[in-house]
Formats: sequence, C-alpha cells, structure tokens
Amino acid sequence: RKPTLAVVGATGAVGTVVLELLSTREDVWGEIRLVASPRSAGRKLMVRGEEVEVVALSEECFDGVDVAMFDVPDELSAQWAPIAASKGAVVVDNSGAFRMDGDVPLVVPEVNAHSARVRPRGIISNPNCTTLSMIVALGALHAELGLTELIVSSYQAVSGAGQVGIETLRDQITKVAGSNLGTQPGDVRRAVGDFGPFPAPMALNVVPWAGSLQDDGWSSEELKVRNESRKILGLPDLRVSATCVRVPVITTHSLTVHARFEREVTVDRAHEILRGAPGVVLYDNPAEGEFPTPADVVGTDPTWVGRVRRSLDDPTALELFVCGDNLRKGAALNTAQIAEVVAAELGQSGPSSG
Ligand code: 11C
Repeated sequence: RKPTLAVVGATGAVGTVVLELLSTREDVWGEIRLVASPRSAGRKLMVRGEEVEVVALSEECFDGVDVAMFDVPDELSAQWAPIAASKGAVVVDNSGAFRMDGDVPLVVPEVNAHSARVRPRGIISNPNCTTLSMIVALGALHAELGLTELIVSSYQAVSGAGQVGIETLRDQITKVAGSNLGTQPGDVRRAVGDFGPFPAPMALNVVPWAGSLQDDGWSSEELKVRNESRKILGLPDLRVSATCVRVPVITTHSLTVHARFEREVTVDRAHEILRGAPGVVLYDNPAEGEFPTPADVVGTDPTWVGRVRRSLDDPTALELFVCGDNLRKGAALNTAQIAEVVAAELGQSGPSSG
C-alpha cells in the first residue's frame, strides 16, 4: 500500500503551500490526513483535487500514519513530534526545535539526502528558510571546490514571519500608498502605526533584524544560518558570518554571498558547476539585465543564482546573488522532498519498518 501522510499545520502559510505541492507533484501517498489546531478542525481544504476535512491535533490523529510533516511553531513541534514518532511515524519537522540535535539529521535532498536514513529519534529536520534559500547552490560549489568561508547578508521576505507578516506589510503598503512619506525622519513609523511581528516599519524600509536576540548582539536567524550551514555541509568548523535583514518583499528570500574556497576559482568554472547542479538555475547576464529578483522568482521551485563574480582581492573567493522562494524550497518543497525520500525508502522496506 502507499504510505499514509499527515500534514500537521495544514492551514498555515507553509501548510497552504504544502497542499499545493502535494496536488502537483508525483503522487506517492495513500491517505493524506490534514491536521491543525482545534480552532481549525472541521474546515475543508483542497488537496489532490478533493476536499479533505481538517482534524484536530491529538495522539489519535497519528494512528496508522507513516510520515508526518510538521509545519508548526517550535514549541508545538517540540511537544508533538516525539509523540508522532513514538506512534511509528517518521516525522519531517520544519521547526527549529530539533535541527541542531545530534540524533536528528538536517536534510536538503540535493546536498545530503543520504543522512535522512540515520534518524535515531524518528525525526528529520528541515532547515530554516534563510539557510535553504542558498544552500543548494553552495552545496554544489562546495562539492567541487571545497568551501572554507561564507560571509552572507540576507534580504528576507515578510512571509518568513508567517501569515501575520504578509498581512502586516500589505496593511502598511495601503497606509503609505500615494503619500510623500519616506522623506522625513520617523514619518513612515508614525503613519503605519502597527509593526506586527517586526521591530520597525516594513513598508518603504529595510530592517536589519530577524528572529530573537542572542548573545553578543547576534540574532537567532544569523546563528541558524551559521549552525545549519555547517551541519548540512558536514563542515563543523566552517567560518560563517551572517547579517539578516528583512525587506518589503512578500515571498522569496535573497542573499548576497561571499564564498571562499580551498583553491583559486574562475567564474567560468562556477558557471559550469551551477549550470549542472540539480535544483539550481543560473541566470547571470547583467549586460542584458538578467539576474534573479524576488518578484520574478516567487512561486518557483529552484534556487536562482546570478551576479557571479570572482572577488577582486581574493582569487579563491566568489561573490553571488541568490534568490529562493522561502515558502517553497525554503520550507514546503524541501519538506515534501524529504518526505518523498522517506516514502521511497519505506516502499523498499515495507511501510511499517521505518
Ligand atoms: C524568517 N527564516 O524569515 C525565518 C522564518 O527557523 O524556521 C523561519 C524560522 C525557522 O523569519
């Protein structure tokens, strides 16, 4: 029989994209069970062209489930993922609750699919969307050139903060539209009123902050980029410095990357590697105005790379601009891909042995 999938958090920003993907990707699933908070139970959502009723999160909702995707906040995953695993489901978790747990693999199928097989807790983690938006391209370059250092700045979309992030930016755009705001200190701040989940206005602004405050002024998001990149690439001592910035984009994270390698690199060689890398689109012809931007990348699956240059002062380093849809490859798509890797494995060994 085909494996049974539970989607926990089916009504959220990421869950909504998961349902779209499940309706368009090769269908490897038997039953798909949609799970959400008791508040959303009873709602009917479309998946694979059929209406499916959402059930409330409970121990029983994992009965007979082979794979459970979790797209819920950290604290809910921390509580419920081990329960789902104890009931025999392989959990693919998109929260930050388990990513750095030594007994939980952190998987990007194009980079380290093999590590999904070793999962002592029955849980596989999906990386943070900021790491995911660049790591497929960097994994391909690392495999050929040997990465030694990363210095990155992010330009993160508001949907990284969930549906409330999207609503906040839309509301602020309405408030500033057609005005001459953005010409005096504090005028945008006063006009938009409500900052929602952000520490400053998002309309007509950029905000050098994402996540929570950690030691020595770093944000949690910056530490995630560092720690998760090291774990996925299997480079525990990789030098990584990240500055995470939120920009007024609805969906698609962008990053500038300074990547240093073990030996001298050329743009031609980097182009060749990126052109051949699964999951990567090279779009790099600035003479024709061709480079990725969030407005063009949103809604697509690949990691888009442009503006590839060799560093002027370091022949072993490259400068890149990378864009990835933070709700697709950055979250729902990578989760679906991991779940499909597990489904294929269960298919080889029988669904109850996972
Ligand atoms: C953002 N990357 O853009 C964050 C959201 O660890 O999964 C995802 C947080 C996480 O705000």
